[in-house]
Amino acid sequence: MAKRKRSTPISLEETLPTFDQHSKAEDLSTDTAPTGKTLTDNMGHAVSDDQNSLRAGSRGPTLLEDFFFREKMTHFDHERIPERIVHARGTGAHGYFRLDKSLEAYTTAKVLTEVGVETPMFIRFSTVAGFRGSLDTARDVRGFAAKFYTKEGNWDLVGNNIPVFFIQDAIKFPDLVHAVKPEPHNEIPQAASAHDTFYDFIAETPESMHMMMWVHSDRAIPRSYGMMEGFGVHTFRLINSRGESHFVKYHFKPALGVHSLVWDEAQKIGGKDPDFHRRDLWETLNEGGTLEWDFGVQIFTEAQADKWDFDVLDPTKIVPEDLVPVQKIGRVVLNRNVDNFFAETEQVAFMPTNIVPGMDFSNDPLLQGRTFSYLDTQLSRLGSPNWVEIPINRPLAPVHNNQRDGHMRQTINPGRTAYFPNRLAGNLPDQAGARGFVSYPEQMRETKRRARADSFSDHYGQARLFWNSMTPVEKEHITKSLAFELSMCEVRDVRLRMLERLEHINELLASQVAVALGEKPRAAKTAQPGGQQDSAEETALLAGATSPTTASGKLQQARALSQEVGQPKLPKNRKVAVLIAPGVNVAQVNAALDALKKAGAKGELVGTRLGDIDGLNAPKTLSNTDPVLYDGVLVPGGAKSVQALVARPEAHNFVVETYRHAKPIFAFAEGAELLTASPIGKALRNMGGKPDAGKTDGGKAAPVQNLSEVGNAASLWGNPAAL
Ligand code: HDE
Repeated sequence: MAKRKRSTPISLEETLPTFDQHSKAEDLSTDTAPTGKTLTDNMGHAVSDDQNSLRAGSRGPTLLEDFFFREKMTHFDHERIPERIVHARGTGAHGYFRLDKSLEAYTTAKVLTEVGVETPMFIRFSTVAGFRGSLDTARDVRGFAAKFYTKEGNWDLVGNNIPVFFIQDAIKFPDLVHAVKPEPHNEIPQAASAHDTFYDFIAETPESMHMMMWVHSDRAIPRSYGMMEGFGVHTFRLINSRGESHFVKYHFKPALGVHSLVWDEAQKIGGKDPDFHRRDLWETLNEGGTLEWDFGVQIFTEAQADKWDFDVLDPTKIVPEDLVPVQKIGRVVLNRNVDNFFAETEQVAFMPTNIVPGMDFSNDPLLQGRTFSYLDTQLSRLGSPNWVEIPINRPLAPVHNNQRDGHMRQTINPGRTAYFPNRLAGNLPDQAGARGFVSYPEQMRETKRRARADSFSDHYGQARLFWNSMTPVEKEHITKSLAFELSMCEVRDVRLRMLERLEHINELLASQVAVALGEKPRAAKTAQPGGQQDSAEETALLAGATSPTTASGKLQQARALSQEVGQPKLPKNRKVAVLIAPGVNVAQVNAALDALKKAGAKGELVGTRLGDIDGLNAPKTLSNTDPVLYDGVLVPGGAKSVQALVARPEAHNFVVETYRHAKPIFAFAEGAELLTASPIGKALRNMGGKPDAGKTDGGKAAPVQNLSEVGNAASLWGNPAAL
């Protein structure tokens, strides 16, 4: 795309010269700083000496006239902007959305009707509660904020990886956030909801119980950003060319399926590599890989919605996919890292009010409140109404209006008219009328009042649906997560009030958590501390093609909610540690690395020392990395190498931790000796050398020519049956 000359008037109708997935990259390149050879200050003066300030004599005080020093220091002093009040910790990448199926019947929005067009995108992922420098693997909701640079202006879908929210009304958001953030007197704990103020608030807010089930499930500790779903959360509207409105819910379904860490891994990773998710995204894209999602919609009419026993305007509810299937309409691909984290990822600003003609809001009271908050927050975070001119935020669609001036204005608007109507400039820029954004003319006949609709009052139905839809392992993880977080609350009354809430969802769940907290089981059913027993109807299958329903037609289970059922389990983007020491069987290592690469996975050499080992280059050592940072471990043969590994406790730790977290272990030839010498050796011997599904290859030496099986065995990933 040609460099845009922003001072030249362009009519709204004029299409951009070219428009494809690279258009935003080209637009951003017009602002990329040139790399020069001579150091200058910000006014272009060549700097003679950047290492010594100007002094009165070589040992005297620094002189005020040293404008080089003062400029450099002043700039530095002002380099930070306020971090986001929520979603401070995050990272982002560029990509595009390709539409495969037109939604013309429902909307006039070009981004959803022009099949084949690749709309440039930027997506920022985040945790909610932690500060900007906190860890990636906290148990938390993940932000999934997508900006589509469409021909008709920016469309932001500012969603999460969980399809519901804690509260039903935006007016409660400041309370929720004050409760979950570190407590105000001592600013503890960081990036954790496991504390009294959060559960004090939640226990008094029963509408949060459905969300509670999700945040205590494995969804809140994703393996990577590319292995989580994204949801628009609210019900939105689409408006077609006849002016008809349909409701819509937006979904991003990861090509790799939904997969998670286990809690023990998540906690350890937080210490070993707080940048775990950020690094995974960065490395994948840097190595030419992609993160991909199917983009889907659930479309339904207001009349359909009126018949359901929940309110689609209530953001604590999903529309089960069994009621309205998700139609996949296109592909979202992330394929390019940012050039500068601050300029792009930190300064990117999303607003749910960025919608295009053919779309509109619903009356969801949470969404309604969000329509105010985001513009407001950008003003305080980015400091001026001209934040819209920052390269990452400005649209590809032309902008022309009568807004002027303000801090840091970049655009130079020529001419004398900055108002409308004007005859001096022929009444330009003119209003677009029906061709522009027109709000859906919804009929309103309500009485003004502060009240919640009765249809918002069921706080437990979908929490139960979620619980019932979990497999036994998933239920066990939820139970343990609740027991963990509540055990961190110091005030017993807070714990007891939470147990009461849980009872409304499932008695056994409440009882098991109660026992773990040293309280009496809450109900008649016997609790099994640490174990999971459930009634027959609750554990009934999730194996069928459709979700079972009760006689009344109400859903008892919804297949799409479980992440253990029906998710693709692929080796792509998985990372395997390959343990090596001098004397390693180099041919085996190379064959293994090849096999992993062919399967889309990555082998990383972890050496007894850094760098060259028998001509192989180990970028990591047993001491500077850790098994929790990998999806599996591979021990190649080579008698001397294996002996050296057997002598290193860290190598044993690789085998043990990988086993404990139910990730695959591969051993070739003598490599099996590390397995048998390790503390899990006894367990392996007891298995009689038979493969232990999901855990190891049984310690059996696998011949080199079978290394292609690494790819097949990788289908074991995604088995959550770990600790
Ligand atoms: Fe946000 N939210 N939010 N939120 N939100 C912000 O805007 C807010 C809500 C979400 O990567 C803030 O630019 C209110 C739901 C994401 O830059 C702020 C309410 C969902 C991000 C704000 C909600 C989200 C934010 C802070 C209740 C999922 C990160 C910084 C009415 C659908 C965007 C900013 C990024 C960020 C307000 C609830 C998603 C303060 C008032 C529900 C992904 O404006």
